[in-house]
Amino acid sequence: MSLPFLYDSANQHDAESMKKAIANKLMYSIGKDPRVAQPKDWMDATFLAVRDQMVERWMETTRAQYSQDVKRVYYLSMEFLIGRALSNALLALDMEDVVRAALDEMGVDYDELVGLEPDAALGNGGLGRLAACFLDSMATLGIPGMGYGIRYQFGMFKQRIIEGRQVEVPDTWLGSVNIVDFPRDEVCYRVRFGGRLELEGKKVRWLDSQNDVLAVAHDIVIPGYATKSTNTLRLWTARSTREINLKKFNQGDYFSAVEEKNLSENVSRVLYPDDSTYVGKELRLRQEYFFVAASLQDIIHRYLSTHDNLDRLEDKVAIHLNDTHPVLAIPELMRILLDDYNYEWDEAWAMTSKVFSYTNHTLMSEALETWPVDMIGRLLPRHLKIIFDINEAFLKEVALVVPNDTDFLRRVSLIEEHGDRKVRMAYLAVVGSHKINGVSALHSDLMVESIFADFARLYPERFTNVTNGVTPRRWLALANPSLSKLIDGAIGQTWRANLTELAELKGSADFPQFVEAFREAKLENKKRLANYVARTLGGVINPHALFDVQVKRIHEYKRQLLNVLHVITRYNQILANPDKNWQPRVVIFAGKAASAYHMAKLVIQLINDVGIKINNDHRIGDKLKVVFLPNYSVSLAEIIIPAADLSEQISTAGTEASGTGNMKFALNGALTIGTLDGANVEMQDAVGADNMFIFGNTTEEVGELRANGYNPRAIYEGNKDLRDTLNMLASGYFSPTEPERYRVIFDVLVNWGDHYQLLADFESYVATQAKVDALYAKPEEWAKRAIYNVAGMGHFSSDRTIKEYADRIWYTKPVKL
Ligand code: 26V
Repeated sequence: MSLPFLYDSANQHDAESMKKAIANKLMYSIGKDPRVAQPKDWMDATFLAVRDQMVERWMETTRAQYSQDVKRVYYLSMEFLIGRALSNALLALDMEDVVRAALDEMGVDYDELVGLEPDAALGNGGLGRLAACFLDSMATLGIPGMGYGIRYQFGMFKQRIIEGRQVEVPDTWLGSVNIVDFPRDEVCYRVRFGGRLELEGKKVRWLDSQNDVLAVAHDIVIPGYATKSTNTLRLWTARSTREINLKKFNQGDYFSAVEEKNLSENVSRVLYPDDSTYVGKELRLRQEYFFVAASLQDIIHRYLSTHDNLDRLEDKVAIHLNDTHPVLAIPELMRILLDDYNYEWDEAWAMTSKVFSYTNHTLMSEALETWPVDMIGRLLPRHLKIIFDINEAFLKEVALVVPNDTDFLRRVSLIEEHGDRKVRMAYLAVVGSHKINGVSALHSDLMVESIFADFARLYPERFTNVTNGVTPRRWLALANPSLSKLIDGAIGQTWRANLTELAELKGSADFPQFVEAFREAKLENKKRLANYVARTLGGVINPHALFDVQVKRIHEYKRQLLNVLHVITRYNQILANPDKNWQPRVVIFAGKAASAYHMAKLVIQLINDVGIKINNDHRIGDKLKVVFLPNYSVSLAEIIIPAADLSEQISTAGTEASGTGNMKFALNGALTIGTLDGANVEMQDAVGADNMFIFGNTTEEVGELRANGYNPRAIYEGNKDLRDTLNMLASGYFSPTEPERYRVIFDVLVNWGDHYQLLADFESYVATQAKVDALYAKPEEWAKRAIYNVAGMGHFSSDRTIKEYADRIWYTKPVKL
């Protein structure tokens, strides 16, 4: 159906019509007189006007997807850290200049306006940001991919630093006017909880559910870069099945009148700000089922709108599980096929396992989800029965392949039997998926050697690797205009959609003029960051100093503490030898700690305390400065990463599944100091060992130490620098008002086994930092290697990652537009 006569095309590509469009939005959608409108109103109006520009492409894409009956990918994720949308949309549409000019004519500053948009921070860290990069790449490649998640009313908490300590403040990203997404009140599904089962022969009925919740869809437009292809991120918000209880309200019992409504709507209230340990919270389980159940109803509904029955579901539907959080989708699809559409078990199971695929993002045992059997039984009795039935069929099959081995059966069972019985969600994901992947070569190898070793023996063909990537649109084109412009001049503009073209920059490293311009671009970014630091913290940092940066979630395995130990050691060395020609350095940290993670929060406080001491020590001057930037976020990353000289990727080998910050830094011309962990290993292959600073024990050596006895105290006693540094911590040098404050850190490292082996890598780390100084003293040489890093990053585009998923896991093709 084509109805062009019904609407005026919103697509207008000149400044004059954009001006009109923005002014119209300001008046008729925001309801503000341009004479009194605040900057925020202009931002909202501009956002709405620009969003209009995407709608026709969006509808055209959707129509093409239907008419070509394409296979769709559904990316189920509890987290999407998409950040700001306006500047990203303008890049995708190539309209920044037009909008800049339009605003300029109305006396509004584009750069200021863009900075007013709050981040959509619906995620904790790497896993959520990866999901956002994937949405960008799917749209750009024309893959019919749709994201499904939760529209948390409060996203990732805002981090304030008060007296050196992290304080969590709610993130009210939605504001008062909804400009973020399209509410779809009519796309609304009931999600059931509780109740009981009734068995009648083979038929099972799930009855008398209680506390049901409605899931209402909200759609966010995901524009592809330089293409009409435009996808959707559909987020669910919880709505009570009942509005307020009028009877109670009229009796004056205002609290209980809304209690029930509030309770059910709590399901989409907050993002769990915890990726350190798995906390078995019932509300979290409700969240997981809530968004999975709504998404599956929606997927089935869409499929049946153009097909007669579900028989060939797997030909048109791929559902991807971003970690185990959406794994209830497996028993949920089984329930739909068995109970609602009367399939036989074997048929239903064959379909289900062809539809699903699963990515594992961490090997840390404390982050592997398990749910108490009785909690699932109470909340989702039908699903618990299906999980037991899956387990029974699975164990029967295993017993044929691995006979007479009850220990093996016990190990692979979906149910952990000792103590309170629990469902092992990762095992359920593996049994119910046709492909399981890790996120870097090293991680995928370790995955099949450790947590899934038994399963790799049963299903070797299911396990594969797809190394992570990042979108070059946001992480180079948007975040780093100065470097992007330089690259455009050297190799043209098409790298944005074909990142391997960056390899052509290798030759440019031999031209002194290019090298000089590269250094200029970096300096500009460093000045931008220095200004930001001055504005937010008040301190002055020297843009000519080496910017040494570690930004990521604060976690013991990421070893921010190792970085601090080096800082203190360097401080002591400078004091001991003040006249040496020290390379000035600014060590920059940012990152949030899970609110219940005491050690991580203590590390934040330590960084701030160390900063106070060093930054105010006149003997040090600008030879060393320590900065903790509060409230790390996607937008802050866009300022920090382009300004970095040195990227700290120093996790204990074998613990960081991939890392994606590592890729963003190298793409922006920072050199990495890092361990052979996660994707650092493949980055080294891509950019060359000479262009990275690799240090520390390998995964194998870490394992050997753990197995054969590791003695951190002996290392402490044998290294004077280390001893001095740790003694300062323990004696309260950095916390004179509370000398015992960091004693526990000393104990963890020296007396309690140093689980992440900081002391084992300390000497090698400090020695490697000295090599960093030496190279930085030769600015042209440094810049050349930085250029090699940029040139080597072509492989780490999320476009490449998504192509691999599409070809090897989802079996999907681009839609033709
Ligand atoms: C666990 C939990 C437990 C319950 C509360 C909420 C929550 C949220 C997340 C997680 C698991 C975190 C896993 C994660 O973010 N992994 C990171 O994934 C990146 C993308 O693959 C990867 O680059 C990082 O190395 C990996 O740490």
